[in-house]
Amino acid sequence: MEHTFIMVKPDGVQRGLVGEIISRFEKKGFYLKGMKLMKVDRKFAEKHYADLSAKPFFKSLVEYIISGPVVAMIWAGKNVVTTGRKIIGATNPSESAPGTIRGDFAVEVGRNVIHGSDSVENAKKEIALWFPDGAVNWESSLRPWISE
Ligand code: RTP
Repeated sequence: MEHTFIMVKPDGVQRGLVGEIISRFEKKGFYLKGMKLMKVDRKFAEKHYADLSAKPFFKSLVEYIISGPVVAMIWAGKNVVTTGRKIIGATNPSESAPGTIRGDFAVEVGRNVIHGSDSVENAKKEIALWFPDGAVNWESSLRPWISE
């Protein structure tokens, strides 16, 4: 089963959107396979966003991510990386469609509530960084309500 890394950013936690976000992924039919509330330090945030280190917004992005606790999660399911990005919506909330998380709950690109891995390869890297012990495997207890 495909896995992705999803993070509710500090604004999402402070605005009380954690339950709403979890609910959207659950109702879609994805499986929660890891979750923790944590406050990361600068070095960790810089590592997570290393690919963006040359961007002009890198410093403010890191400040944002370390400004408060985040909820780090692993979600699993068919095409969860691509579909997860669709549930989240476009990076800039001005362009995110209504019905997406960012389309419904955000107005600023620098306060866009949630992160989701943009490829299967990056999902693997991000899960390894945030969850060194890996996912919680509970497939054996699943019944075939959603997947064949
Ligand atoms: P994320 O990694 O958080 O899921 O976001 P993304 O793939 O949709 O967007 P990406 O280009 O990777 O940017 C990462 C995060 O940086 C902030 N950002 N600020 N001020 C700006 O122009 C700007 N552009 C991006 C956003 O918080 C974005 O989610």
